[in-house]
Amino acid sequence: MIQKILIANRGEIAVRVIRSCREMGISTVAVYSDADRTSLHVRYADEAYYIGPSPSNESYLVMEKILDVARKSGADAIHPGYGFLSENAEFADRIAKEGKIFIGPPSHAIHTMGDKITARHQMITAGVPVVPGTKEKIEHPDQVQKIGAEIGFPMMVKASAGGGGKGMRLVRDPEALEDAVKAAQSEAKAAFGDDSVYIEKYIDGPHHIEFQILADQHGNVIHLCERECSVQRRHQKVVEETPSPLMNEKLRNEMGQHAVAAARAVDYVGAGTIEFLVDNDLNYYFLEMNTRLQVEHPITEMVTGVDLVKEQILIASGQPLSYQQDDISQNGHAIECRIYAEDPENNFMPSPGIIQKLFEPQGPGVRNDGYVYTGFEIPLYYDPMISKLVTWGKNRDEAIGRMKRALKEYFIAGVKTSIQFLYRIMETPDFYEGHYDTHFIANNEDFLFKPCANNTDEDTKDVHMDSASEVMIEDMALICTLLEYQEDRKTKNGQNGQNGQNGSKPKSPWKDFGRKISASRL
Ligand code: MV4
Repeated sequence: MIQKILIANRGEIAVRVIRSCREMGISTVAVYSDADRTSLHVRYADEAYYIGPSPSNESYLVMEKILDVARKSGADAIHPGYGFLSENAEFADRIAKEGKIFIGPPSHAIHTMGDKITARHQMITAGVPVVPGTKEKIEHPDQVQKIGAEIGFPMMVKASAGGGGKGMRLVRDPEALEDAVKAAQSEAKAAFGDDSVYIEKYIDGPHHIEFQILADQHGNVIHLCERECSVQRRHQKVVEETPSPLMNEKLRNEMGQHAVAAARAVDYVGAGTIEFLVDNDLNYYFLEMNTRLQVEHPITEMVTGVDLVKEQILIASGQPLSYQQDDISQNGHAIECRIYAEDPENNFMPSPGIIQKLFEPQGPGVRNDGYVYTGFEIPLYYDPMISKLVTWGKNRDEAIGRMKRALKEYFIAGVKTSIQFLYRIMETPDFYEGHYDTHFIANNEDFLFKPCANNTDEDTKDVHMDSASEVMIEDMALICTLLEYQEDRKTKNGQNGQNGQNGSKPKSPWKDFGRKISASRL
């Protein structure tokens, strides 16, 4: 059995993994860089080791440093989280050579799925639908006109070593094709050291729908239904939900079975995600497989009741899956909003800095996976995600209502955040009516980015006070109220009603003038 796990990651996902370890009675080892000395994952873990300077290529990405901590701490297993070394086949191999367990898939699965042309091959063999396109890499530019004629325009040129939108270009007409292929090849060579590119038919306005799968070491593979991830900006997911508003039971079963077949085709073990593009006629196509736990895994946990991290750990220790396919069903609806330290009004510029004040949403149906606290400085070296706010409801309406309530409750001062932008998404008709695809943000720019001042909807005004100074004013008002309350008790000795409610002195204006106070009223 696994007794001690090293978490080769930082931030909210490191905290998330530690939580499941603790519930299982497994001790935890954190690693941290200079910028993360005071990070919550370091405080939560049983042990923590320093691994170097803040840039990730000098710390979280250095295999030897991670392995060294694994040796020193006596960890039996390493959980990679997402990003960093999580989809690095060499890392998985080196952990195995140390006689330790990689909590992730076998390296051959990472390797096969990491090469998109090979992955497409495997899927075709397994009978999983792929986007119509080339089966082999493009060898000569003079091939492409023939291919172009076969597939039809527009089409996508993609790098085999790419993925997640990297090394991808859209080609609208035959004249542009040859140049696009050449450019894509040299770009891929520079970025990935591999100039293999392939061509796919362009699917216009697709949905991004992915299936969560779990596979154990005994040949059992199940899927845990879908996540709708079409609300994206520059290939970054912004909001995810499950079930998908587009989905029906028949399609879910069919796609789920194809997701299981995709995992089986590469002898997958562990938690993984099969990404599909779905067009408006509900045709679906395998896009790629993510061979790791994903950022958006909590929405699946909320509706299925499965702790995916626990399952990963059980699978890695050789246990059979705790669930069979028939045990899995979706209860209610879950939505995730990614809360970022960035400025939506300034082209989503990262806004690192010190958290001056923080109130995180709580209450019914709310889960907030984060790692920051008042006084913590969000480092500029890593992805500036602050937390993942997830709400659950018995149906989609309740989940959206709770998300709006939770976003209003969420209060962060010191850094700019995407909270108001996310609130605006929740009340965009295309979103709340459930009619959206990957063009959602582009199609709704006017609504999403219209300035607050022109907004007549009371609800979206002043969702938050963003500045630290306004928070200080609020604090001062609170202190005044407290002093006044204590003074009142002293003079009246509690005789004249509770809390001095009926006193003759004028009260502090705290909260008496509505929601917003200003310095002039103090
Ligand atoms: C496509 C596509 C249309 N047709 N492939 C973007 C990320 C990468 N995983 C693949 N992507 C796309 N591939 C074909 N043949 C459209 C996209 C795409 C997209 C996909 C999922 C979510 C958001 C997207 C935004 C723009 C383009």
